[in-house]
Amino acid sequence: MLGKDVKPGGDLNGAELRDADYPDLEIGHKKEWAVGVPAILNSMEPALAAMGPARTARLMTTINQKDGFDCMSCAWPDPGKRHKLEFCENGAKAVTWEATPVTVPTSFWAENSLNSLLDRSEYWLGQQGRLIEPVHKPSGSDNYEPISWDRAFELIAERLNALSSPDEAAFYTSGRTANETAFIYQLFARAFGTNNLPDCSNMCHESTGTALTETIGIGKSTIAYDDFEQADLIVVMGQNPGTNHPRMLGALEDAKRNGAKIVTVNPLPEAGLIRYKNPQTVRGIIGRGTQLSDHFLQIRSGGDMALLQAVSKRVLAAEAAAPGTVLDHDFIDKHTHGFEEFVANIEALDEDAARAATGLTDEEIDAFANLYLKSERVIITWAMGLTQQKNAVATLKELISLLLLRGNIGKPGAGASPIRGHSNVQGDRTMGIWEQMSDRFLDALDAEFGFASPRPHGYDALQTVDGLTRGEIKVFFAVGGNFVAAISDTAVAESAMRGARLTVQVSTKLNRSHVVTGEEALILPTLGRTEVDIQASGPQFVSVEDSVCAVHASHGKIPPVAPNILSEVSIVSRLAAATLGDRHGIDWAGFEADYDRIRDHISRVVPGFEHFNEDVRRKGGFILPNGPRDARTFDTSTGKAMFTVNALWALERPEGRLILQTMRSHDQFNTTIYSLNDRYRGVKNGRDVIFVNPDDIAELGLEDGQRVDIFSEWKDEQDRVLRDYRVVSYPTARGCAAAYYPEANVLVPLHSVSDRSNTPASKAVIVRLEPARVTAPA
Ligand SMILES: Nc1nc2c(c(=O)[nH]1)N[C@H]1C(S)=C(S)[C@@H](COP(=O)(O)OP(=O)(O)OC[C@H]3O[C@@H](n4cnc5c(=O)[nH]c(N)nc54)[C@H](O)[C@@H]3O)O[C@H]1N2
Ligand SMILES: Nc1nc2c(c(=O)[nH]1)N[C@H]1C(S)=C(S)[C@@H](COP(=O)(O)OP(=O)(O)OC[C@H]3O[C@@H](n4cnc5c(=O)[nH]c(N)nc54)[C@H](O)[C@@H]3O)O[C@H]1N2
Ligand SMILES: [Mo]
Repeated sequence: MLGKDVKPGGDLNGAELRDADYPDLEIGHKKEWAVGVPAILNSMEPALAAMGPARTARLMTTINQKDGFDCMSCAWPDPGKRHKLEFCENGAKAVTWEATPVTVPTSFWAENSLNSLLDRSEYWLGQQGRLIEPVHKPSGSDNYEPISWDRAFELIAERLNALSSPDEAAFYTSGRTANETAFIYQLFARAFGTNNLPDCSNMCHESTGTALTETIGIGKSTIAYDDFEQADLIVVMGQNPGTNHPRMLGALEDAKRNGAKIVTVNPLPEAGLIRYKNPQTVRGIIGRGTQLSDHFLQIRSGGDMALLQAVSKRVLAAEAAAPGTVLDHDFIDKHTHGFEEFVANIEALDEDAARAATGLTDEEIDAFANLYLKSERVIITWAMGLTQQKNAVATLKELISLLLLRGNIGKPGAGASPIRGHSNVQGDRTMGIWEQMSDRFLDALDAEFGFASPRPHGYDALQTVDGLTRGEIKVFFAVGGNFVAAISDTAVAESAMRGARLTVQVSTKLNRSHVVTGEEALILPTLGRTEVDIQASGPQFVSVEDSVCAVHASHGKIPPVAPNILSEVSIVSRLAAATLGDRHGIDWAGFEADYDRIRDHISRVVPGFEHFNEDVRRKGGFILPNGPRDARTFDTSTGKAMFTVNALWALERPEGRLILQTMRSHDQFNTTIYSLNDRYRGVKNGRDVIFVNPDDIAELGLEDGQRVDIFSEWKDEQDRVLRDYRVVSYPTARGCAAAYYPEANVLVPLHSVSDRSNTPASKAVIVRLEPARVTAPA
């Protein structure tokens, strides 16, 4: 974990980075299959050990059920017909992590100074258990101490109201926050007077939002769950579902059984994409599982745009060879704009340059193109491999163009499908968590609540770090997440956060962001999704929206881990009441007493939620309207789906350097580390590894297993270093290395971002490896 002497952009010492909890790193064989019985056993074991059989049974039989709670691990949608156990190994880990009966005792705060906690790893911090009382670190002190809820809210209100402008505060959200909380949180920020609403989406699918809004008029998936069953071809790009969306493998297996072909595009041969054993079926338990991918295209990092353009070029060539038989002319004429310009650009594509950018052969690109041409219904899914790139927005626009050519949007079994990360990150946006909400949304908000919300755009996540660094932002408030660990350029981010006057974290468990604080700091403990939430009007439920725009209720199932914890809705309501009093006549106390009142407001502000309270009580919830999916209507500047023109771009790899991607292991949820293993990639007991292609290892004069220092290179010429990592020979694409986030965030320069969306280019860091200067004691 990061040590305390970290300087902005400075040299991070490997000994500090390594965590005392990394005893003996072992590298074994990578697995080609995912899930199966070991996974399901693996998933039950921690639950049984931590929670005991009764709690485990209560939780595991209600996850993702129609009257249960929504799994907080990812935004993968639920099928209409549920399995008895509708969860995956990693969902079980997330539930167990939250529902542990272990709590942080009051004595912890006096015994552990902030200075001493700086040396603790994210893993250790998470292991301390659930937070159960509000605590306050006064300015000048090195320890948190318990504080009453009333005093905590009073204090935050005093600090907020003392600012010279509301824009000196920033209100961060992580995507686990439910719709009801998100709605009143953005309402509070805007009633207070700022659009500074950075969120985790800024670091995640922002590029998707930007590209899709401009091309199809909505930043969301254009498919419904059932479309997977009807597809002829599913292309999985830049995504590792075996680890991050394990239940998607079941959907892919079903699709496959219905005759679909699957193409995966990834620099890494991820387990699960290759072979999958379904734990829900006998075949999965005793058999070899299903071979999922028909074609695995081992792309070079950042080469997806070139690949998509090269495939489009082949589609256009096929049309030229047999006019009128390949393109969906009817669709193109009626529903799209910019076709001629798109064709001219693609026809001029330099195929050699494109092939080089992909690192693929012509035959491999032909195979993808031929499948695309043969398939009537095509879905393309993607995640962080595409969005966290410098050219992400242009890449995703090319992806949309390829789909438009054959009318693959707005018909059954076809569409564009970004697979979201956090379980309600999409819903938070729908509820107004965005620094750039449209005037349409803000007008509706103003009309409902009778105030004038601020109109200039606020700060996103990166701009918030810059604002903190410049001393412009003085109060940082976070509902969930782990901002300093999740954002890039850790040293810069941590130094920025230390400059704040006040930082407040609403959290379930300890993490790095509680330790790297402003002058004064508070931690406000909150209920998790698994827990029963009782308010003045009785038990409450909340709601979430998944990756395919389905909104449904989530009911807590087990008693709260301790009596003195408030729900997120209570915390935000009380914060708003303390800060604003009756400034705008909003009944904050009423929101806390009865969440139906929040939903009533939402039904008058957010389109698609008109009968929210009624619809959300239906088993399974309801699906939001979606123009492209439902009626091929496109809310763009031309009222049509937009073909676009994007110049071919490839990430240059300087001589002797590698392109490093920063990704997730199988045993983590973002910055939460469940264990130090990565079973599918054969890593045990350590995370300080860099995966490198064996030919690159040889070319760089290194050896498998050698310890190296990793330097990232960026135009600001600051040295960013991660010391003493172990080189692991791995079948990744040539020139493309990989290491784990969040440790490797140290290497990602803050301003290395996707054009237009400002998302950190976390998958495209240019690095140089040098034999380690310090070697860890054996
Ligand atoms: N268990 C678990 N579940 C999770 C999460 C978790 O941490 N743990 N996180 C949640 C969140 S917030 C999110 S956003 C999602 C993330 O889900 P993913 O996007 O699957 O997560 P990453 O580990 O970042 O994996 C990115 C994938 O893209 C590939 N890739 C990297 N560069 C390129 C490239 O240039 N081109 C292509 N085609 N592929 C590339 C990588 O090899 C890797 O397979 O998962 C969500 N679900
Ligand atoms: N280099 C690199 N950086 C990345 C990424 C990458 O792939 N590479 N991925 C990016 C992506 S996709 C994302 S989404 C961000 C994630 O950024 P964040 O969302 O900020 O980070 P998380 O690690 O998901 O946050 C975990 C913390 O949330 C708190 N928490 C958990 N459950 C609850 C709850 O129910 N309520 C509340 N209030 N708090 C809760 C816990 O205290 C926990 O420690 O990171 C981004 N950063
Ligand atoms: Mo994410």
